[in-house]
Amino acid sequence: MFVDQVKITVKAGKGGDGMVAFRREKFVPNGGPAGGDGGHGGSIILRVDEGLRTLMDFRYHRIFKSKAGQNGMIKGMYGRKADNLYVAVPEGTTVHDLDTGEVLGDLTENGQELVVAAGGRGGRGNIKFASPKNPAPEIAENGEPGEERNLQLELKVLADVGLVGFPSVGKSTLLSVLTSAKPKIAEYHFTTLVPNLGMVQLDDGRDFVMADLPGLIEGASNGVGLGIQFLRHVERTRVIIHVVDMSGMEGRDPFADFEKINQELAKYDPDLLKRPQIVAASKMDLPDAQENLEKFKEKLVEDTTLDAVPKIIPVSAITHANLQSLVAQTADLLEKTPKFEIETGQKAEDKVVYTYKPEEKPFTLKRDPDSTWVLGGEKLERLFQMTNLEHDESVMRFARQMRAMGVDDELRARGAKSGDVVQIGKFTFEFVE
Ligand SMILES: Nc1nc2c(ncn2[C@@H]2O[C@H](COP(=O)(O)OP(=O)(O)OP(=O)(O)O)[C@@H](O)[C@H]2O)c(=O)[nH]1
Ligand SMILES: [Mg+2]
Repeated sequence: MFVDQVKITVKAGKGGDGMVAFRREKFVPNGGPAGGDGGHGGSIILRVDEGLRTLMDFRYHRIFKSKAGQNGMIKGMYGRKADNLYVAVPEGTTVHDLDTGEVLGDLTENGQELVVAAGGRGGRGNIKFASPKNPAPEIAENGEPGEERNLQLELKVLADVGLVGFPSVGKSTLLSVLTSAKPKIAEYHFTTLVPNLGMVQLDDGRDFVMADLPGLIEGASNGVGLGIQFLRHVERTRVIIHVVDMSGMEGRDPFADFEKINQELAKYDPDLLKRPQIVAASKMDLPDAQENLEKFKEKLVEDTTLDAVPKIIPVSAITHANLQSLVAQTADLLEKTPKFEIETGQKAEDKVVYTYKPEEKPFTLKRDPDSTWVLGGEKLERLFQMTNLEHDESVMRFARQMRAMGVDDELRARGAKSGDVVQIGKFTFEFVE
């Protein structure tokens, strides 16, 4: 089983700002407050799409942002809420918060959703701040910022098709021309040390996951070469593409190679020989390949130890000859082969969706060398971002909110005096007893 992993960033939309406005009606000289609320910002929601098999799509799209809510308007009109952004993920995706290490959720069922970044609440317009004491408030809130997170998505993937064969027969090269995977390719043996995965997409809309496995050699089933740990992977693939180098360049007999690999597969697990196999006769662009292929075909019919004579498809990764036919026949074979259950290592009842809410410290206070008091902390900063600094009354409201949070007490306790400079972000004000 392979683990596909990607890191993504999600930024939810901020809420729309609330508005400060007043009614202007013909026969009402001093109309009441009429500023509407901002709309809710869009959230980012992961949703399982059973049509997806890998996290490959995320390789090119790593930052997801949803839209901000619309600002509140005059005449008490609310801003429109922004649409949520749905991001499709395959079944079996596990979501981690990279910064806290928490598991946010396991997405195991088609259609299952997980909010990974909540959109900000819309700020309230001045209508909401009216009271008998203050019937015409110049107070409005800005929208709440949207949540932002760095996530790691993880998926255990089963390859549908495994490329099996001696070292250097061109397994990785095939994977590189049939999929967008970029495996290492070189003329020396054992270039591939761990399997690479790619998604093969056919013009007719079918697709399958293909893996190039490290080269097998005689004795692989007993642990010679890299063999054994990867034979385990072969066990999990539904169709085997057995790659046989027809060039004879390395002085080996293609048919002997083919039989040796099959023997290793059988020694590891006799059932592997029942797995549907297609022979990809590779490097057909090289001079002796055609001749070697004819001999191979004859021997295959006469001598093979396999129950059924597999199909042979002569291909070249260089000229791309017959590659379409190889993928089409592989897809046909896959359709006839039953699927394995994906093991996630968990029983159904263990599959919980975790939600994680860190305990927030309301504010932090430190003193700079130039004796400025610097306020910070997630909750306080959020309140500050939601304060509309254009209206004195809004600023006063923020001052009251800080007092309620205990900021004044803390300043006093730490020895702040009237006239000391206090800073939040880029905003400074004087501490007044
Ligand atoms: N002429 C020719 N050369 C090829 C073709 N396919 C692969 N090669 C060459 O064969 C060599 C080995 O290719 P790889 O794809 O790395 O072989 P591999 O089977 O993945 O090898 P290991 O990972 O070591 O098991 C490289 O030098 C490739 O350029 C082909 O169709 N035609
Ligand atoms: Mg390779």
